[in-house]
Amino acid sequence: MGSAVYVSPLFPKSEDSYGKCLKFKYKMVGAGMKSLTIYQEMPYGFDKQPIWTDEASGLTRYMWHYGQTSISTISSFRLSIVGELDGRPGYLAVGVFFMSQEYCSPQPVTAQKACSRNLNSSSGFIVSPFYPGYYTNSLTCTWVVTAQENHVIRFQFQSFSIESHPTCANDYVEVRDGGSHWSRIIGKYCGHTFPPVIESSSNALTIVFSSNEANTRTGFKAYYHTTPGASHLLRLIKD
Ligand SMILES: [Ca+2]
Repeated sequence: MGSAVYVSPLFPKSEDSYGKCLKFKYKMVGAGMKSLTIYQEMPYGFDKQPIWTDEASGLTRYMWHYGQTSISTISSFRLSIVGELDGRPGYLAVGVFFMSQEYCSPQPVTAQKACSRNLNSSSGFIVSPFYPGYYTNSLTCTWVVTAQENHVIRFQFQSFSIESHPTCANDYVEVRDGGSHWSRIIGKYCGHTFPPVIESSSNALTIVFSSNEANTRTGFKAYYHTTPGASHLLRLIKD
């Protein structure tokens, strides 16, 4: 594993909500599995957020690929670039960084899956991409929170601003009671009204964030923690 850090020299304290588009070239060479991920660190006490990722396996040509991703510039930030090889010979290279004053869609399109994560810690934050900057268009992110057995997950929004729509047909946060896209839907939320506190009935909760092709807001920040659930108590009694 190797990494590099890029500290924003041009935008030490930009106060607008506008994003920048980071454009670069990269190479992924070698026979094994290779991945390259760009993380953005924000000074808000969150984990660093993966904002772009690509992976490749098998022999690849020695040619440069083009990559781009939006980055939030609401305050100072730091980017780290982490490359991983599976042990077989190969190398990763990143070059030609360039920033332009705009939001941009991820390239390649699969790079947006960087926002999806499986979370196994007993508590943590989930934030929409680029929070507290504006999220970008055409995103789909899925977070699956898994607690230890007989625990449930409590999930609470602490900040919430999603493009409004009467049926949340444009942008939305969807919460499902279980570990998959097919689990029972607890709620689909948009607008500026805080959704209620949510508690899962089992040890998994799925959160999906989706944005359409126009109009963005600052998105959401949510806190979750796991706690011994009712099923645990019932089992104690039964036993
Ligand atoms: Ca939208």
